[in-house]
Amino acid sequence: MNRRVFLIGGAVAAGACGRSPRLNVYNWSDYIAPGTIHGFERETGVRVHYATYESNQEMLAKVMTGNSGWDVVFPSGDFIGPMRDLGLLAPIDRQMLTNLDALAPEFRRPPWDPELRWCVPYMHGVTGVLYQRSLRPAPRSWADLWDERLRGRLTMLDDQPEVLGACLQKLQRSLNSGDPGELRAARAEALAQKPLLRAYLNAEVRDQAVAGDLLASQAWAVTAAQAIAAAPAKLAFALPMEGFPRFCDNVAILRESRRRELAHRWIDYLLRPETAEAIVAATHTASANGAAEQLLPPEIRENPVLYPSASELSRGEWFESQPLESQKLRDRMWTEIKSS
Ligand code: N2P
Repeated sequence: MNRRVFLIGGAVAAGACGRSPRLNVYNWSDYIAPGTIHGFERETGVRVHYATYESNQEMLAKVMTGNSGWDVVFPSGDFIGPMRDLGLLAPIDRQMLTNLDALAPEFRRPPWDPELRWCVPYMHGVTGVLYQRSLRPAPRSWADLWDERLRGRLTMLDDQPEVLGACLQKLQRSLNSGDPGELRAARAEALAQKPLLRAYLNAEVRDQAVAGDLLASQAWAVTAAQAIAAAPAKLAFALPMEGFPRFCDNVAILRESRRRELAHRWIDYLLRPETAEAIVAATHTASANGAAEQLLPPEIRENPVLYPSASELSRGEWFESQPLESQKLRDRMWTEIKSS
């Protein structure tokens, strides 16, 4: 039996027997500090079962049944609306959150949930190109990732909106396009690039880039910052000329959760500036917590991979939820690309 399934099974069984309260938290990898869980457990007497995922799609596949055993998940902004509409999310009770003021102004009324009724912004970032400094000329655009010299040492993210988004931006189109003709052209780009790819990879990119196995990768800033911290002389990160995605991952409570009060306590604990600061310092992420940002050491606060300048960010484009029809078309195309 896979370890994750085992953990959930155990959590559900323990809940049924009425042992010490526990909270089941399912998060992206590298999104908490080593002491985060322990601090919460010590303070509250609650046991936390914690496991990680590598994409929204992986998380969604698990919680879709409404009977997954998880209480808290971290969907990206473009997944909040669809998950709410599928009845998967429980409303946030703002009265139970004492630390909401810590959010940076930009994340107090995010477009995907302006009243913070369904989620609280957690981490944000950009997607760009992580590459070996030895690669000359250095990649500067998405189009540079269709280059024969990268054959076998190139990766793209294992993520439908990211890959179709990069292909659309390469074609000077919006990464959120739902236009069937534009999407067909994007699919053709992805299919043309596939023979050059080593794999579609997410967090694993970090170790492979540090080891020097990869020349260039489509990567989240978080992953890139961790890789660069491990090999600063070898690796660098570029925000593509054609434009690039911005994302924000949010903490949300599942409707199936029977521990909503505990879940709110967990969220309020994550919102504490000290908790958020410790997480960012340990993981090299960019927090939606403005108060934590003030506490960060300069090498993180001034890291341009995590916190690009306002003028650079103005070239970025937020992911948006897709209408059902284009969502289905995109999913079908992604299946074709992956299986081609
Ligand atoms: C890093 C998590 C990146 C999240 N493991 C991208 N939404």
